Amino acid sequence: MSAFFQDPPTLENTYQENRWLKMYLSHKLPKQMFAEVDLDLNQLGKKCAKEYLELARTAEREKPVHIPYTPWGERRDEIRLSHAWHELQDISAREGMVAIAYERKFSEYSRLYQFAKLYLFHPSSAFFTCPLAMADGAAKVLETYGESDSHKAAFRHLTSRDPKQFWTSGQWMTERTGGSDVSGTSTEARSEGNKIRLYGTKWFSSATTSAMALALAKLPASKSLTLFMVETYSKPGILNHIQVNRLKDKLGTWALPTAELTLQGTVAEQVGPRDQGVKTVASMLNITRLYNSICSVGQSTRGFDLLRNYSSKRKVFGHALSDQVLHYTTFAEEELKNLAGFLLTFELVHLLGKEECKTLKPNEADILRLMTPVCKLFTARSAIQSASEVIEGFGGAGYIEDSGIPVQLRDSQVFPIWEGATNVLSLDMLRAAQKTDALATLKADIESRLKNAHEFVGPLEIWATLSSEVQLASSRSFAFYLARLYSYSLLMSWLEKETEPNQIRLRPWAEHFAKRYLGSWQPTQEEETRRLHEMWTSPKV
Ligand code: MFK
Repeated sequence: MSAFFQDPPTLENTYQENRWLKMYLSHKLPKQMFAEVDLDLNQLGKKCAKEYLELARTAEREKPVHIPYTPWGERRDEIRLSHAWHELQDISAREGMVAIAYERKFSEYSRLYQFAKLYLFHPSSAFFTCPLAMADGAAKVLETYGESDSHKAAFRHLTSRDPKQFWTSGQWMTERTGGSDVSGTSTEARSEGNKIRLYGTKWFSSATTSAMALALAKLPASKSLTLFMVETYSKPGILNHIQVNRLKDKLGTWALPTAELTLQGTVAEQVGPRDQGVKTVASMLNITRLYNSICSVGQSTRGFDLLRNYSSKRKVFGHALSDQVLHYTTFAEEELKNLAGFLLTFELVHLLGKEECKTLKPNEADILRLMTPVCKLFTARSAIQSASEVIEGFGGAGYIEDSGIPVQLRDSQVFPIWEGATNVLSLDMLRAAQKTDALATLKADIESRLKNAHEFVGPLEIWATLSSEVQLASSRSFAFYLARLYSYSLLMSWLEKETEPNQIRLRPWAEHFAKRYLGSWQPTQEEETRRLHEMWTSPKV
């Protein structure tokens, strides 16, 4: 009797194996541009399947270590990182992961190109995309608000393709008082001589070894926050009056050094207007939230690709797993959710590219503002559900660390927390809906894309008639409905513009979306809110 060994799932080229990226980009990009982008994504897809993935696995295994003291007792707070993590940083520079967006060689399509690279890179980067997100967000803030020579020099480092020059950035907002409500920030910015120095404790600082960070702090006699740029090191190996209290022991994102820091007179420089720190940092948040979305859909795509490959090789009950009806109905539906997230993210990324090239129309600006938090909350929650299903699809093998599958779930759980929780983003959608005409604009956009839009836009009409209490209580479910509806309209308008062979490929997805996935929406009325409050808070049933 010969022993049986299951063929493991394999990857060859994550760009060529991708279900829709190539078709989508050839539809979105001008022909000549697509040819250039296609070549670059082909080389990246090969490396993401092998070389970069190996580095990511090594960086995950060799977790960051905090060494507080030198052997002679001097406080030094070194954070020792895997060589693989350093290599992933150099690779990010060479691949132009941040630079592409600011070089704008591909005009308004530059962001689409950059995010296509991030989409492929993320699941083979051990979350190096987190420091990239903050580097990109910081570059955006400095491009918009930077004035001084040091702001401009930092911008050049953040957008460099030269590994020796390339910087990443941290984003120091969260304190012990909260990650969602930053108004309780207690870090103080004091003028001492001709310098500003920061004093306080930052509770979650990811990418602690980055060359710089943007930090929120309060100036004397101010009620509001101001944003500051900090260079992390005063000279090589010597921190800028920063003590690393400890590294966080996290559920996932193991390669990423996340620390608690005490700022002990850290030299800083103001960025943007005094007392408008939240507004200034919001331009960074809107970028990092789109990164969160692209990483979520990238991670889910990797999970599905591995499972599809495996289920074509795995035989159960006499047939390939991929031909078992409950298997393919479960996973095709899960993957539809990922397609929805993919379309939302790339549409918003295209709008961001237009904004940066000054070709964005006012109605598109409203949609970008309204839908960025919606997209982020939708893709983040979808990523967890998909990762959990994918693990189950692999059975016991999916639960074993060295299969490389559990990381999908551990790492996905951070998406709804990183850069704003689902409920906080629902409130941000509400803020945008109340401050602008974005909902009316969105409705008009959906109507221009869908012939039968009247069947679906009822909730957008009802919304305007609701009290502010009901809007607040319903904002989360409404945001999810907006995500499904808008992505459906994007899918239909894509399908209509495609050539016939591609239409044939897309049609089953569109039909199933309308029939089983789009669903409906009802507001949460006040009486229901009261009942739910009682259910949650009453001490005993
Ligand atoms: C990758 C692995 C990571 C490893 C582990 C990480 C674990 C997680 C660590 C974390 O802590 S992540 C949490 C990160 N924190 C956030 O994402 C913040 C979440 N909170 C929010 O987003 C709040 O909505 C916000 C802090 C922005 C609200 O603050 P305020 O002070 O109540 O804001 P307010 O007064 O409504 O807005 C101030 C101004 O900013 C307004 O402009 P005006 O003054 O002109 O009216 C707003 O319109 C504007 N603004 C706010 N959000 C905006 C925005 N503008 C554009 N876009 C936005 N998103």
